[in-house]
Amino acid sequence: MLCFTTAGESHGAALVSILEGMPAGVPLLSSDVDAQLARRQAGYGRGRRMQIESDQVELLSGIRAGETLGSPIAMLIRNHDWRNWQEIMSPAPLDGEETEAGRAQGRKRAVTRPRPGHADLAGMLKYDRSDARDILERASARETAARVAAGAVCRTFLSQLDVSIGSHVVALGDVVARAPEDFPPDLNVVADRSPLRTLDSDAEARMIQLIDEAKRSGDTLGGICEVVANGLPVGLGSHVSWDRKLDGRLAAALMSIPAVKGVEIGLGFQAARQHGSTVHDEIDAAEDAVSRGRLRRRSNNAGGLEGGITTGEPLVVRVAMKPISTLMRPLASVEMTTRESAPSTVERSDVTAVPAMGVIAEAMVAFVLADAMLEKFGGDSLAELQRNRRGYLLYLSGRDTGHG
Ligand code: EPS
Repeated sequence: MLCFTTAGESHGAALVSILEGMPAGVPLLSSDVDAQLARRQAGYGRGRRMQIESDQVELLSGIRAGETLGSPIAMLIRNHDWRNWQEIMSPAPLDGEETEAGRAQGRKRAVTRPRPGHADLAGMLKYDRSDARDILERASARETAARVAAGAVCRTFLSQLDVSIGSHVVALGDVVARAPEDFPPDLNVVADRSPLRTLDSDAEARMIQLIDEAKRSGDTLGGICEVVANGLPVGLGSHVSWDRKLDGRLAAALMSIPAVKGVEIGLGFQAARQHGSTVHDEIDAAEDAVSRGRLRRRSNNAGGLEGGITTGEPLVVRVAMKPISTLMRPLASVEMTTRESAPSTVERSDVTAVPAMGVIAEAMVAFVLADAMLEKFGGDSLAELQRNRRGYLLYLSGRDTGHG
């Protein structure tokens, strides 16, 4: 239904994002995308690169007069840092590079001592590259700006179908945020006010302290974000085949975010440690809960998914990120030109990017949910899709028997 691809190196000229399959008539302004790009750039613990960049999208195609056309949407985000890297990243051969000997000399800023944890080493071996820059430029999480651009379009589309998506940081290193009694109605309004994007101000102070300590000792940190999507109807995704199950599709999309090592839905791993009687969400009739089939759950341990299908309860997904693999106090590695032990290369980087990861996870969830909406309701235009959705809600309301 919906697909997107990205292109671009971290210190190349620009990032490109192409989203195909969006119906016509979705209202979209570049400021909608820019707002999400700005959220991704924020967060305590980021490095100097985020001071150089102020990501802004150029809408190249697929949108006219503030509405999507149904054609591929191409978006460009220029890298401001490109001006400092033009020679190093030049697509054309530099003087002397035409010869084997010239190439063997390498370019400035060549990376030959791969960083444990990054794609450097596996990529060098797989792609037969002597300079890990040929790998790391694309493996860099800079690419996620292009994902957030595609996700911003999906988010705008979803908002037309009454779906909203937010996230917050639930753990940074070993500091765990307390879960709020009640979620704020607009999660991001509250989370975005915190430099850690957390709802627990006590934990926030300890997280800041932990990041400052890690920075002083040349170390890095990971953490966990929780993404919540509200307003989904029962019935997105399917139980019938492995690749149509929405939980699997969400997990795959989220696991593809750089440095993400785990995804939990609802209770997640905790469910495996409890009895069934404390895990499964009991059911009550609720005439007013139309988008849930006039039924309601007493709890939402399933995180809004059963059998790979949305239940109509909020979707709750947690995403775990390992610590950034570029350490200012480098780990042991090998100088690949001599095969001798050497400390790994030190590149400018972040102490942590967990707050940004939440924004990226929102974008990936928005993409998967937009795809599932298109699959369920079809339509070449937003209006057609909304008509189909209204028909489904009418059926769920019990007023439409479905027999003409
Ligand atoms: C990032 C840009 C990068 C890093 C970070 C994410 O910029 P630079 O490499 O120029 O400092 O800040 O990348 C990584 C953490 C990584 O491991 O590659 C961004 O735009 O998010």
